[in-house]
Amino acid sequence: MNYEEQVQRFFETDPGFASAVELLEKLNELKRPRVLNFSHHDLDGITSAFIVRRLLERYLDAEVVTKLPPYFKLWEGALGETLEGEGSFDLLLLTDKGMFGYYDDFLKYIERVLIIDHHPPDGRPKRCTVVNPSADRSVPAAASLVCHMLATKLGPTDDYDDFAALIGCRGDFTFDPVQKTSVEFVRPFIERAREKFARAFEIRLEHPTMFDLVGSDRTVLINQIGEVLHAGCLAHLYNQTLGIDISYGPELVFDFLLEAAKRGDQPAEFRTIADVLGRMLKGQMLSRVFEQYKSDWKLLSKRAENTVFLDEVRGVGIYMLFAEEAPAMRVAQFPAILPFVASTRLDGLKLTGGHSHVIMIIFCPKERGVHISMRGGGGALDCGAMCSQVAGHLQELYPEREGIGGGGHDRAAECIVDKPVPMYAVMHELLALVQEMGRLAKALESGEVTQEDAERAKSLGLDRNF
Ligand SMILES: [Mn+2]
Repeated sequence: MNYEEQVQRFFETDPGFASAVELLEKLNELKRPRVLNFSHHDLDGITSAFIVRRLLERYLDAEVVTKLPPYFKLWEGALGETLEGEGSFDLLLLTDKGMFGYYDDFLKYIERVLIIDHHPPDGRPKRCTVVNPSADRSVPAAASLVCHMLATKLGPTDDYDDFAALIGCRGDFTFDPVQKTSVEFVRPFIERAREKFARAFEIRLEHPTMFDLVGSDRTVLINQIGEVLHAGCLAHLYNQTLGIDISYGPELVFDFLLEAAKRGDQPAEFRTIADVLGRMLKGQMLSRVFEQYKSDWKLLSKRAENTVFLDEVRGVGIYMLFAEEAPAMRVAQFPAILPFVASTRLDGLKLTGGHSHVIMIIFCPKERGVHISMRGGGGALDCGAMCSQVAGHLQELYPEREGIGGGGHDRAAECIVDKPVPMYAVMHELLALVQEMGRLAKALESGEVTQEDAERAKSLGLDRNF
């Protein structure tokens, strides 16, 4: 199945996708509609915003206001504040911002709400229009590609749309151009991109990037671009270190992409990172930020050597890294650099430990409290379920505290516990969870499982394949 066929099939089989197309067709009856787009502040979210911005301008002649706030879910308060400053809109478009039941409440403010996402749902908005291939069963994908599919259905896309979706898919680890692997949903698109942007896929014996997680002595340009832009998202955190004045990294990256498209840079012609960044101010700024990022990466690589083996559960080695972020990243509310550094150790630990997979728990004290990231697990252990369990327990222990939350994907998830919940309490919950998982797995193997254990195992996803 080629990409165009996949888009057509998605249109015919996914009612959400069909209603999204219909919604935009109807919106086309309005003269110069106003659209408010909130998108995630990571690479997938920024490229999603880039694709929908250009689609809406092209297809609807819309006026689009793009917001990339530094948190994942959109809260009603934040929406209200934005609306006070920005006036009224015909459409609220949420891209790569998760699925929560209360997103329905936003219809109070804006007549139409369209959600384009790929995360496993935390809730079910009933009255919004929702496109999410992962809504009913886990289908790894990227929001930028879902946006690109919508753009494809509604008219011709161009090289910039394609290149942006490629970067978004890279950012969310849906394909590996060095190992030549990809998740099923993005495969037809990646195959098409490989032909179109052959140079960006050429293997080079250069320094591996944050995306080169296996046998790392080579990389490709698309990984290098992804890494530079990922670093760019952190630009404002380096203001002091570098003596620069960037108001917000994700906007720098977003504007950089828009400018490159306006200038008419040819993505298929890019040979080096220098070609991509060019000589304009934003590109040069990204280049400086990247130099600092590389030096932080080096520092954290040293720290990431000290992992502790906790247990092996269902063939998965569970390791913990207790370490701080790079100094400028201690204020970051999201996984900045350390979790990515730690991920590069998964493959080595798997080999040396003789596990079938490895899961890495990164326990990182930050300014606001403790930030736990989990990576890996190979599909046998579920990072998202583990993070949400830790958060759930701590919420029960500290019901009066608001800054406790956790969840995410199968192979990458986060849990954040704000001060003043003590660090030792978070560590205690985490270790108790690992211990319990070991016990449950043994019980499942022996077949002697109490009703209660069976339920606990289910909530942790431990019952899979048993
Ligand atoms: Mn995403």
